Amino acid sequence: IYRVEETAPVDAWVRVFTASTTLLAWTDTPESFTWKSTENDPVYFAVRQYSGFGGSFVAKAVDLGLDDFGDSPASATLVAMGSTTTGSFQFPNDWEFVSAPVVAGHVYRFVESSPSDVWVRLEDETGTVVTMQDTPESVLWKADGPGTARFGIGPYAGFDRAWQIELADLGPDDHADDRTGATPLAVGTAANGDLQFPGDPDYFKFTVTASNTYAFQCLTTGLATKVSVFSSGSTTALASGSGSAGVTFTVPGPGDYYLLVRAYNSGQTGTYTVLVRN
Ligand SMILES: [Ca+2]
Ligand SMILES: [Ca+2]
Ligand SMILES: [Ca+2]
Ligand SMILES: [Ca+2]
Repeated sequence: IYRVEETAPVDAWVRVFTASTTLLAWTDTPESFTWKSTENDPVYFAVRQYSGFGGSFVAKAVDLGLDDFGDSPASATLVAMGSTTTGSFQFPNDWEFVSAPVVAGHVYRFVESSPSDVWVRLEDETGTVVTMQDTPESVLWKADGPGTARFGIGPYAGFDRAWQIELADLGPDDHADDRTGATPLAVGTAANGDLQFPGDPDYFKFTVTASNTYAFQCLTTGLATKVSVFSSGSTTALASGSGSAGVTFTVPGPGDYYLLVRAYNSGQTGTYTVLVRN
């Protein structure tokens, strides 16, 4: 990374060229330019007075060293899950990427925690971009398979400022996202759960031996939920409603039934308690 600058009071242009006279960069205000070179050959810079002539100039080129982190997912630095990584945006649009191992079914948190205003970008273990966002500068996400995820940040504007990436493994999703693996729930017994990432569906299962009427409720603090009940053979809900109010439904006969808990606003997360009563 290099900076070229003109530091005398004279108003001047600064321009940077390759050996083949391709213009890499130019600037009038400020009279400096910082960039990351992809050239192996010498580059050239030129200073020209903004208007008129007769002014004295002071120009210099400074080697600021190497970029501390790669600019693309392919050049990500491998770090430990659970680690905190710090670095610096050293030139305009200096993207930084780290990668870390993930396992299937675990929920992860990726946060940029410095005062810098940044973009955050997450690529999952398959290389699919999960999100590229400015606000919030944090992501909660569940990995579907084992592999390596890539976490990127880029400056929203400007450069020459520090950043900090924190990665955390929050453990497995507590309840399955589909009927396979649904958590058994005994009638009359409460169970606890956590909507751990945006859109986290949590499934429970209960088994009945005869037609009967039940009530299903989901209690929370400061989190609106919706609940649905399904028979094992149908994707059409027997009943749906607000978790706090609960739903009452009659099962048509013996068999397994499924209870689904979701956040009312899919972006919200939080803990809950569910109960099915006869
Ligand atoms: Ca970089
Ligand atoms: Ca950097
Ligand atoms: Ca969950
Ligand atoms: Ca779940």
